[in-house]
Amino acid sequence: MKATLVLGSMAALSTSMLSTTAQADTWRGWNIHPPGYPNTIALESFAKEVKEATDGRVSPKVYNNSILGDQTDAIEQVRNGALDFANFNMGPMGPIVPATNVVSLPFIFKNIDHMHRVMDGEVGQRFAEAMAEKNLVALSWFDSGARSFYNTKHAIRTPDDVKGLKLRVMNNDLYVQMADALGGNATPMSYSEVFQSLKTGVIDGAENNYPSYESSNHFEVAGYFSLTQHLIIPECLCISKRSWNALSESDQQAVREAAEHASTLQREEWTKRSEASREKVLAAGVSINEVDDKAAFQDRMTPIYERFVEQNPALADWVEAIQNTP
Ligand code: BDP
Repeated sequence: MKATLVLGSMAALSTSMLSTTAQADTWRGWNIHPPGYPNTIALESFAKEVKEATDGRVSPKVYNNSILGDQTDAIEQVRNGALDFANFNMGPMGPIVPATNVVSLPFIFKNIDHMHRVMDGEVGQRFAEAMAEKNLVALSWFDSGARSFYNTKHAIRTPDDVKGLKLRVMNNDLYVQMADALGGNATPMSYSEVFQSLKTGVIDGAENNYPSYESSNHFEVAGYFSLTQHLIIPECLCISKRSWNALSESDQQAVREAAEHASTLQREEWTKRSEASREKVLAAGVSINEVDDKAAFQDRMTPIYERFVEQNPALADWVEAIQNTP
């Protein structure tokens, strides 16, 4: 009698253990940034909230510093379900979801608030739909500030100062066109290779926002940071469609809410970190210069816009929608 009871309860225990194992879905999340970076803080808070709100049915884990591969690979992995979620920059998204290339047109956004208004409105919705067709469920948008050029040689004040510089760009042909239009030589390269390439002179410079320039330590080897602010590229918090479809409707709702909270948190952290990073690189002796005549840089981009609209006629109204967003 006693033995049966024990056996019975052991059976019950192992069934409940089994069912928890079967139900708990451990999500793997890709992150390019180090601990403490605004995006990392937001992803970690997202993971925690999802776990709590789904009573542990979904248990996300964030892998930092791109240890799961570079960004282009990671986008593919989220698409095919090998990874469950990630924070991606919309730059390297362009070759995979062409509609999102609109945000990679230099100077398309007037400023960061304008980018937020666009992404939080109808255009952002259209991007999410285009991404969904490629199995990426974009749940919220992160901030990534404005990107400026930095290099090891001299300050950039006019487009002619870019002439001849070997510049690393993210993986997107529009950035190669952008550097070409300024007379530079662009090399698309993974983020993780940039530091060494700057150090050894394989490249002379790159472009990024303050937090990445600082956290990647590029400021230690490329001491001229010139505020061209030529690209304001939003980022997404994305779930693999496969992982998304495996959720119940109420768990989907919980994940969606957690992603929205993560976006609010990321934007707050972003503002703080941008200022802290600026102060840190200044204290380290970096030379930061304003660019008085941004229009001179912008003018060089006209042929890129013309070619883009010619090659992507269906995206012409997207470009206009952004430009017409107040
Ligand atoms: C950072 C973005 C990251 C990019 C990186 C880069 O947050 O997603 O991969 O720039 O330049 O600002 O590659």
